[in-house]
Amino acid sequence: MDKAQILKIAQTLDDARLKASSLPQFSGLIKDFSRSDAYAAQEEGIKMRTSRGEKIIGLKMGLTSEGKRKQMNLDSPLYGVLTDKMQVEDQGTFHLLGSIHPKIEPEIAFYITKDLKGKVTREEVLTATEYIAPALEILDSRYEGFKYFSMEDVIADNSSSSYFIIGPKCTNFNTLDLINLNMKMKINGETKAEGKSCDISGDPVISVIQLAELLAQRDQFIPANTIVLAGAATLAISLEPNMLVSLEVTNLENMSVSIKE
Ligand code: OOG
Ligand code: MG
Repeated sequence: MDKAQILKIAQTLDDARLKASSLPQFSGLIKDFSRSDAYAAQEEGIKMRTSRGEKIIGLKMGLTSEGKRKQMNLDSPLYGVLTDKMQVEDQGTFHLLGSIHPKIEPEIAFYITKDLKGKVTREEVLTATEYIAPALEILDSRYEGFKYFSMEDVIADNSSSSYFIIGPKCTNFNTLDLINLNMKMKINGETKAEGKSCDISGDPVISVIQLAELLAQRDQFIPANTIVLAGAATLAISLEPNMLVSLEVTNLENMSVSIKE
C-alpha cells in the first residue's frame, strides 16, 4: 500500500472519530492491507492528533485476553497509543456525547520510567516500573457495529482507543502476587464483569514484555515515563448514561467513573 493510501485511511478514521460517525471496515474494501500498513496508518492518525496539540503519554496493549480474542474473532495482541486528551480523572465524569458506541473494560496500568527496548525480562519490566494502578479503558470503534473483519482494521483505528482512567497508584507492588489479583468491575454497585490479573496475557507483566517486542518490530520502544495499559481482564461492557462504573482489584485501592449523557 502506498503512503497516500495509508494517509487516506488515517484521515478517514480521524474524521470519523471527530464526527462520532462510524464507517465501513477497510479490509472489506482493500485487498493488500498488511499489518505494517495498519500500524503506519495508526502512526499517521496519532501524528494528526499531536499536530493539534495532543501529547503522547502512554501505550496500550489489547486482545491480551483469550476470551476477548475469541469474542472479536482475532488472533493476536495488538497495541495503540494514548494521549493526554484521552485521560479522564479517577472519580471523574465521562460524557457519552462525542462517542460512537463506547464500552468499558477493567485493566492494570504500569508506569514505566526507563526505556524498554526489544526483548526484556520480567525483572527488567519490574525494575523500570514506578507504580502499578487499577485502570479502566473506554474503548470506541470507528467501525460500524463495533465489528472488524481483520486485525488491520483495528490496528489502524488505534486499537479502538478512546479514553482511559488510571486509579490510585501502588508503589509497593513488589509485595503483591501480580498474577493473582481479583478484578471486579461493578456497575451501580453490581458486579458485571469479573476476572483475574492472569487473564491478561497469563501475567500483566508479560503484556509489557510483548509490547516492547511488538514495538521493536517497528524499530520503536517503550520510552521512559510512559503509562502502559496491559489489556483487559474481561469482556468490555457497553456504556449507558447514569452508570457509575467502579473497579475493585485485590490489594489496590478502588477507582470509579461516572457516565453521563
Ligand atoms: C480492541 C482493543 C482491545 C483490550 O484491552 O483487549 C483492548 C477491541 O476490542 O476493539 O483494548
Ligand atoms: Mg483495553
